[in-house]
Amino acid sequence: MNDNLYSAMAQSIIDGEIEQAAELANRAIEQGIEPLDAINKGFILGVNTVGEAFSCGDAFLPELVMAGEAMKAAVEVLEPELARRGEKREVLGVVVLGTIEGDIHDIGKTLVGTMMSAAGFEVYDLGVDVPVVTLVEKAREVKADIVAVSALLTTTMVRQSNLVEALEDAGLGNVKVMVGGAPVTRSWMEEIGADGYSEDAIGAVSAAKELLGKD
Ligand code: B1M
Repeated sequence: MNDNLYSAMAQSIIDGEIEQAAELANRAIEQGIEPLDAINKGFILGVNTVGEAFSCGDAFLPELVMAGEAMKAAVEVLEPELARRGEKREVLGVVVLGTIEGDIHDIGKTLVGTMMSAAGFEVYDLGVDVPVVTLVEKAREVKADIVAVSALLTTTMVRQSNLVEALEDAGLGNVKVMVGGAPVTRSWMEEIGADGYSEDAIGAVSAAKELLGKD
């Protein structure tokens, strides 16, 4: 039965149906479906379909925009539920989070922030298109343990390496750097000398805990 709901979720993203996506997210909560299952087994499949169609030239920017808006609407409904489930409040560490400069994709980054907050990290989410210098300044101000940066474009992921260098130059080489986002891989993390990587939001929590010896 859930399979039908998951397909409808994916379809609402493909069709860019914002209200429908939000309504299906509400229905998932009412039916006791895990919010992360709704995202991973439903909505994300739609976003991936549109992404693939866009890269083959079978979909155009307006479709990408509408898919993004519908995905955001669904995640906004599910986020409070995700946060509610991580009820423990011990602060595991301080995290400065953002999507790197030049990049305005925020859905995955926001999910990572929600999951980290729910797990007990104190998260300062600086939003999207965040310059390296801003990340470094905030890290200093809040005495961050981790700076976590998302990049969805091959053209912007290179700036993640600037962050590693900038933290070192600022005398903050002890602050851990976590990288993620669709084009980012573990080998990229290693290549740029970052400390942590995960391919999804749940993995980001485990990776952050591991970095701070809290697992
Ligand atoms: Co854009 N876009 N987009 N886009 N977009 C991609 C990324 C693309 C792969 C589509 C494609 O061509 N197949 C492609 C990039 C190609 C490349 O670089 N190789 C692309 C492009 C080209 C563009 C534009 C350049 C299009 C244009 O204008 N011609 C433009 C760039 C704008 C800019 O940033 N400067 C652009 C714009 C947009 C929209 C604004 C329309 C919209 C974003 C809306 C928004 O975010 N509010 C959009 C969308 C929706 C997408 C796709 C379809 C979906 C992205 C998404 O939200 N995924 C995307 C294709 C795709 O990824 N399948 C695409 C769902 C989200 C939950 O996943 O963000 O990957 P994701 O996050 C995951 C993991 O990656 C991980 O956890 C998350 C949850 O599991 N994760 C981390 C993320 N950050 C992490 C950090 C961590 C750890 C894990 O630690 C720090």
